[in-house]
Amino acid sequence: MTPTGTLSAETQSFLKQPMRNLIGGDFKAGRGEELAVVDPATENTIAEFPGAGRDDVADAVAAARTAFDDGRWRSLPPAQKEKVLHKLGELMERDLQQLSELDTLDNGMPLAFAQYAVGFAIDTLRYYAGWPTKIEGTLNPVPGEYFSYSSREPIGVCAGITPWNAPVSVAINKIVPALACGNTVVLKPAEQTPLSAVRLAELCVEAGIPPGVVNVVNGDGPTVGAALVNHPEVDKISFTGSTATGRLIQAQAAETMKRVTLELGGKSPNIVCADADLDAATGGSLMAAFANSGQVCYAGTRLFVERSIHDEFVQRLVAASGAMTVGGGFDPASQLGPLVSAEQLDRVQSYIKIGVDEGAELVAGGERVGDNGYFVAPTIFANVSNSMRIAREEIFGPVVSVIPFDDEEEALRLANDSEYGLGAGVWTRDVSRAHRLAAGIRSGIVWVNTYGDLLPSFPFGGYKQSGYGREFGSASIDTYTETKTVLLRL
Ligand code: TXE
Repeated sequence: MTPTGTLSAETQSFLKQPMRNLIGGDFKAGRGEELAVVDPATENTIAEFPGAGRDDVADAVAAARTAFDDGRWRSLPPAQKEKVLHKLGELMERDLQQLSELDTLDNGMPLAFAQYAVGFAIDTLRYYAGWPTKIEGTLNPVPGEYFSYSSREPIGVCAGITPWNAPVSVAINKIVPALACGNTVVLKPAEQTPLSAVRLAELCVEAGIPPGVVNVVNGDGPTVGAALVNHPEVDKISFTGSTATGRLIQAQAAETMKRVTLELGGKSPNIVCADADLDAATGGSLMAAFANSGQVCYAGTRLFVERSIHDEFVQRLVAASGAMTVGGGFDPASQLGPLVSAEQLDRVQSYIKIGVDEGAELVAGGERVGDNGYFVAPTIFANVSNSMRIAREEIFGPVVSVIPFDDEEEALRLANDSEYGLGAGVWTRDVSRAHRLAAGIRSGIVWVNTYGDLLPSFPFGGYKQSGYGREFGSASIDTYTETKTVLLRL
């Protein structure tokens, strides 16, 4: 049973109402396929409702187009936009517990992790809420008979397509930078985790965001997501999800030359040198691989360990992972929640089998926990070769591959031998070595003596097949605006 006793009264009453789409300021029942939302800790169905159909997508895009074209948001004075966005931040702070509970219910993540992720979403919102008054243009150096300036203008209707692994924070990261630049938005959350997006839609209305400026359509990828990608009136797609779907989206978006930002999968290297603080590196490496049960795009799933400490470090990992508590997200002791879905459970279990068949040494975990809920024990493979499938393909579960290395040159060669390039970690006490490794790794971010910390103020995104474009910091302002140059002959 879903532990409704642990849910706040606000969440319980929210769950009693029908889940709807937000289109042009109104909450409307979808006209598409039925969606069933499953609690991954209990396998119970939490909600069933009709998702959006193609007609709903067309209506949402039309509403966003009208709201963009008539300037009801774009032409609002910058300080006024900031006030409205900050109001949304206040409402999210007020409802932090409820938003966190919805993500724990939907996705399975431990409540403390959900609270952290919603807190991060609010920090992101506050960061971008300050931008409307600060988006500047340039005066261009031209010969004296001319005068020229360039300004930044919103792109238009921006569609955000989001995954299920951090529902509130990824949704906010699609909505708020777009709004800060004057765009309008249609959000399509992952079909597995729609609840918090419906609540965010309600908060957008309560905050006073004008009708049509934010629209939310719930539904599956091939119908609802693809309808957005193919719609000629959508000017930009910002997508977070798998590399396979990202590839498809980029190809389809090219038909109408949409602007595209893609934050995709990874197989991130985490390098532990022999001179590292091994206590910090043990805890940090486990969290790098197992936070959110490994369902993190930048999870450090290829753990490169210097050969001289390899055996000792593996022992440390095995001991520490054995002490981790696997359980439902509402159990305060739980450190690893369930995987999001039966499909994800199958995928992870099949990769564990592949690892065993490939000859990797299974030293911890490897099995499903219980027979109700999609729980998998933290799983460690040792003596993995970087050429094995478990070291090359994104598993998106609590599975880490430990790979020994002999020297810096080999660590770099192996770390970069991947089609992905999203995150990376380095653990060392040698500052020069840290900088050499950070410079040599081909990924969008390198953490040194920590892993996975994100802040709204710096750019984040992937090299290679981990994505296209950057999010966060001023990078998002660049990707949600067009640059217009004006030249006058005096
Ligand atoms: O991803 P999809 P799935 C990886 C991870 C996971 C695998 C599969 O390895 O095991 O992807 O997960 C929408 N047009 N990541 O199948 O398909 C879909 O409805 C438009 C890594 O859930 O990428 C959802 O909203 N949209 C990742 C979103 O895309 C489409 C997070 C993500 O779904 C679409 C999630 C289409 N044709 C999974 N098809 C990360 N980078 O964090 C699907 N969608």
